Amino acid sequence: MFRKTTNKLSDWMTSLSSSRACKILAPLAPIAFALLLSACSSGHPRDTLNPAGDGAEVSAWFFWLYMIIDSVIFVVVLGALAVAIMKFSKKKDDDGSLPPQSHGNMKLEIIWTVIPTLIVLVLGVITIGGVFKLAEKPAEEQKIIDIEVTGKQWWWEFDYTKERITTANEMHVEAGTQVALHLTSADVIHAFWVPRISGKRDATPGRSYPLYFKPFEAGEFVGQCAELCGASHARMGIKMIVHPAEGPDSYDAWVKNQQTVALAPKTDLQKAGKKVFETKGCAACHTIKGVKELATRSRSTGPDLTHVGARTTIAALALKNNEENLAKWVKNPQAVKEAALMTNLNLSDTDSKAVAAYLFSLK
Ligand code: HEC
Ligand SMILES: [Cu+2]
Repeated sequence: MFRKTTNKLSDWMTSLSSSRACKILAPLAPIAFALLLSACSSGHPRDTLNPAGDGAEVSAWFFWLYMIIDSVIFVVVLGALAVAIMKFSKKKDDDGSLPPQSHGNMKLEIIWTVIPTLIVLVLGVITIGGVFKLAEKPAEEQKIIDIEVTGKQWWWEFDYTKERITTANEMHVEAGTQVALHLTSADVIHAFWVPRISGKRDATPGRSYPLYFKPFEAGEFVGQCAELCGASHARMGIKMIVHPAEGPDSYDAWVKNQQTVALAPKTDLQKAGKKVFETKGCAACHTIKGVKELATRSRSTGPDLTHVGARTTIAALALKNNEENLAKWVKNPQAVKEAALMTNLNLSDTDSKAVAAYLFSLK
């Protein structure tokens, strides 16, 4: 039974693959597939072809430039191949003599050397122009948001040095304002990538690489570490929050709030949580401004928690930020994120819940 079916199947496939139409159409399958994929991608949060920043716009422009030119070449070459197959395949009345040979034809040789060289040269020059445009240092006389970015296993630290703000994983910027990132790493090589805003840039220990971009629409844009960096690389997300220039949700309002010291606990549970933070070893790795500040930072130092309650996610987007998830995280970080560099301090349920209530109140 099985044999019969497979025989039938293979017969069918042989007849299909030897049919003329199939021979000609098969090479077009990748194009159809690519078109299908690009149609699927609309509306996705990491869609490089739906730019919301100038860096991503340059990349998308190059994608389409290459896509169009290469598609034309593809169709021309395949068209010629199809014509050749149909016109020159062995006919019934073939007498076995060779068709005219073009080997050594100087004119043809020159044509098919010069045309590809020109195409590659032109594309090369345009591409180098794009590379320079992306690397261009922004003019000084405009508002620039400077952020020192440190990749750490497995989260991102953002220092706004002028504003004296330190935060983690969720980067806040302003629509229409130039941003200058200065990327480095505290351990291994990571790569910063928010696909709708700009291209990737490596974060390498001992070096500082710039990444310039200007987001042009307000909203939230997700990104991801784009360089395999260890066990929890996949859980090293980024969120870029682009604020409107004005209004209650403006970038300036965010900055003002971040510059304040931590709110005092109000409820008894929050007060108990603050005690947990101060007495159970958390302060060895975390700063809460107004409570305890680390004098130095090291590889295993954790995120600044002064305004952790104001974040929408924790642990580099591994969890949504709420009291329940905060308690889950502090109780057993490695259960959420493999090999996370935060020590499991074996907190009791009561202590975890209290510290979660306190941290979530730090807006
Ligand atoms: C050995 C240093 C260390 C100790 C001790 C430590 N943490 Fe952490 N903590 C970290 C690191 C590192 C991270 C980042 C982990 C990641 O996202 O991969 C972190 C992340 C966090 C986060 C998530 C913050 C964010 O914005 O994503 C919270 C909340 C937190 N720690 C609370 C605590 C509490 C409460 C304690 C004490 C019970 C504590 N930590 C003890 C190192 C530490
Ligand atoms: Cu990574």
